[in-house]
Amino acid sequence: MHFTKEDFGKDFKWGVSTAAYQIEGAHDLDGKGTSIWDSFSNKKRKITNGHNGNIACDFYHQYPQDLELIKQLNIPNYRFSISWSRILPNGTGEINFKGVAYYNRVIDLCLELGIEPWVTIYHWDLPEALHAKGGWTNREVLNWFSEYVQCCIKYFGDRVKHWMVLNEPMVFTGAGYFLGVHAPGKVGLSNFLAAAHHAALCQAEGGRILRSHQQEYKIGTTFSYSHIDPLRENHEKDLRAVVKVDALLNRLFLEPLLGMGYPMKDLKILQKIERFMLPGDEQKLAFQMDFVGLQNYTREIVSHAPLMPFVQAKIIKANKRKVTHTLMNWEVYPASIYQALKRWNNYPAIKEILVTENGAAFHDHLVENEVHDAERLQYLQDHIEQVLKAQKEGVKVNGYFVWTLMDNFEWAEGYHPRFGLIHVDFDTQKRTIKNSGKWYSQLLLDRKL
Ligand code: GCO
Repeated sequence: MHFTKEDFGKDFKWGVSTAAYQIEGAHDLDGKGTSIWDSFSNKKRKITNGHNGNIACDFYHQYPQDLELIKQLNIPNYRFSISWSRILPNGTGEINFKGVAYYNRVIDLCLELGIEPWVTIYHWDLPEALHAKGGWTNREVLNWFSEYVQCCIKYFGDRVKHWMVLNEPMVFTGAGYFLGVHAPGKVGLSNFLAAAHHAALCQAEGGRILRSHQQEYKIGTTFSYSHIDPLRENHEKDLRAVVKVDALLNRLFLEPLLGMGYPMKDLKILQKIERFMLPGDEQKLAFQMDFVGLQNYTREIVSHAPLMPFVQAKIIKANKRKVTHTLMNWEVYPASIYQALKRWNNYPAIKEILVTENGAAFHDHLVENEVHDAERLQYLQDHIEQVLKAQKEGVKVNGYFVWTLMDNFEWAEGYHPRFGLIHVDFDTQKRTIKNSGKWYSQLLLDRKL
């Protein structure tokens, strides 16, 4: 290993990330309302192999052992999300106190074990009852979301100090409202732009509500980001394709938050978002976060594609390019995280960056209670090294969270891609720490103790 934890400084936040729908299971227990992911994943042919998150890792029941494992791995920070419909079964109105009690047990046990809870308020599982009223495409979502944020503060805000408002708005609006491959399975430009604008408003509004409640909170929100290169270097049309895809995938939600508005100049089709804007919205889109969460896994290569609607560009997947890739068909390209950090550092309005997700899915083999996941270990090591390189060059990056604690429900791909530091046998719920997990725990071992 070419680095130690100390190289990153005392304040650097090391952690691990999960999301409610991917791990909790207990989809209809103790008064929980249905979410769009419950209904989407239980429809035919939406998820690979017909999988769903009804049971997942059964974290709802297994959390005491799982939090113990986090402690055993020396991981000081745990990022997880709250399921909106577990505490507000209809999205608004009536509170489900059993759901509230469950999150209180999780939070209290984290604190007892010396693990700092980092809460993502929205990680994609909108209450179905709100979807029935249009969900993210209905501007009313601003009121529903504000009420939900206030509930999170009311019931958990005395102990939770670190908050992330949204998880990857580009993915849940793009995959969920344009491509239809994620819940709620809607398609089309209008649905997408409406959902995108309302999500961008909520991301800032969520920040304002948290801030007005407590000055001391550390408030952030997270974004997917992939460095983008042209297929043919110095090819003018490919370079133009890069600019457009970058505006869509990397800048659409970040820049309005930073007070820069939507990147319409570089992607003309985005002008249509103005149809959904009311006077004063431009200002409402902006909020000064304490940190922004970078979620990086790969880079993309794009080429000019005149027949592709809206962007005239296409992404060339890793297997077509015959480069090393993960089970998600994402190129292994550690420099992407460095390039992302360097670029974000140039935005004056970004105060601090935390890597809130990075990780990889590979074929894992459980043999005699061990998983020798050499590729994942190498992946993590190489990416963490790139984070250090950026930090040494002055980038204000101050944290790194692995995606993810344990193998879990990987959305449209079901349980096949395993991203965990811990192996999960989904028939028995048995956990086995992988070699990558052992390596991470060694890295985080406090040598001063
Ligand atoms: C994401 C999600 C995770 C995914 C991970 C791997 O933000 O996309 O937070 O839920 O599982 O990114 O695809």
